Amino acid sequence: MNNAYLKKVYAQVEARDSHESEFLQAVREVFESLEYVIDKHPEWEENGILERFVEPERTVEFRVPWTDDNGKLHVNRGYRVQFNSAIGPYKGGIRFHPSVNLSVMKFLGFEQILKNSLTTLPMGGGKGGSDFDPKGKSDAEVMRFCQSFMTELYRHIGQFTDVPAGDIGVGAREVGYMFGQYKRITNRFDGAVITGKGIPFGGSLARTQATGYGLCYFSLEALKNLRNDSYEGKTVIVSGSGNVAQFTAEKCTQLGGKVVAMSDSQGYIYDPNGINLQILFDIKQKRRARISVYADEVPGSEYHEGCKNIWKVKCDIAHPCASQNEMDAEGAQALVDNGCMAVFEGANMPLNPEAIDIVKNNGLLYSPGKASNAGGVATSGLEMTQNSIRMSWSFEEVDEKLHGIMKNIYKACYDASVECGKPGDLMLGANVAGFLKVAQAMMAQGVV
Ligand code: NDP
Ligand code: 2IT
Repeated sequence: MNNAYLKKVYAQVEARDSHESEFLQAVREVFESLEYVIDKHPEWEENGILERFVEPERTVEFRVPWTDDNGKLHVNRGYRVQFNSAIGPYKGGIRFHPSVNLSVMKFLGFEQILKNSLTTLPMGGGKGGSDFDPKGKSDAEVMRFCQSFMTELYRHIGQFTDVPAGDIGVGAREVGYMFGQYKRITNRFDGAVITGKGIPFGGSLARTQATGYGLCYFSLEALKNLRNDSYEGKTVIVSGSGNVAQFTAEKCTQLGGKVVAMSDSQGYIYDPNGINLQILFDIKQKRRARISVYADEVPGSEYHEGCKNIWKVKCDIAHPCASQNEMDAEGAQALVDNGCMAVFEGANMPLNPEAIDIVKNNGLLYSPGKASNAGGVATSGLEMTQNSIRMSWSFEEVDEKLHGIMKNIYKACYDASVECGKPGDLMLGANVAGFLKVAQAMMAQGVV
């Protein structure tokens, strides 16, 4: 980072939030990209745009007490970071995972500002969650937790204020329980207050598939335009086996790719014949079991302990779809050594900075999650639209709109990379294109 203003603001963040490593990592990546445009915008410094951009408009932290099935009391910590509302109400998912802390919430909320800007829909950036671990809990325990969480959260959200959705550990079951409690407390059927709802009560068709499908639509654009290539005949690794990973694997397969490895936090499976998604979906969606079960049931497949070793499997295309910093330098180098051609992120910040450098310096195609996983939140935006007009669109209509949005995001990132003199640097393009719109809106709205 050479620019004095960027350096000054980054140093302030570093001093103030020194213990928030994930947040600092996200800010640094974006600031390094803004270096390419900062000289053209002296008004940003005059108006403290960056100082405001790195400070959440509001952060709520609260106690979430709940009782387990044996009557024992537990207390978790809940969060909602309302980061930036320059272009629309705060929008972003809720994560339930033991690793959740303020740094993780802030990095996700910060990324969400730029991601939502790229979708072209009117959504600001936010994120929430809790260090609650849904694993091994009964449905009744999850319900009581969600109800307690919403009993505090409800006063901070609303279709014109802040609209949560799912993320790690929060899927249709949890969204349903949270929506139910919101409705009960407020006595309002306010559909657009949360997205990712079940189809019978205002959910959008294709929202479940949207992040994974959108990732493949984006990746296909990049493959086509930058390499004159496609998924046809490609060997693919998809890390994770949750919502994003499952529908990434499904769409890659439909587009002619062969997904040979997937993982969970304990280990990965390798199936040289291509992963049987019907069996995988049954294990993950119905049985909520470990991915190791797949190898017990599918002849010819293998299970290996340790999820990070998944990157050592030979592939043409890698889709990291599990969690932040899941790929380090060793993983990235293994991909390079095995002749991988592209890494397109499904998770948020899955590559650490060293891994990004290795991937980019070796000429692999690379897209950051804030661009390539934006299909999830974009379809959440489409869910809000359907709730507002009191209509629901068909699966095909939503999927087509999603496809169009992902193509546009690719184009916006590519065009910005050209303007910055680095054609094809989609990370640079995503950060610049996402930020310019937010900065413009912040400038127009004065010092707020
Ligand atoms: P899920 O909870 O459905 O699945 C998460 C998957 O990642 C599981 O397989 C989980 O394994 C694995 N995982 C979680 N933490 C780790 C870790 N620390 N190391 C290795 N594996 C891990 O979540 P989603 O699929 O919804 O989310 C995955 C990623 O995609 C996240 O980064 C999320 O922020 C991002 N994302 C999600 C969107 C959505 O619409 N859901 C939209 C855009 C991005 P295990 O079961 O063992 O915990
Ligand atoms: O990281 C993300 O973009 C999400 N978890 C989806 C957020 C949303 O509001 O749909």
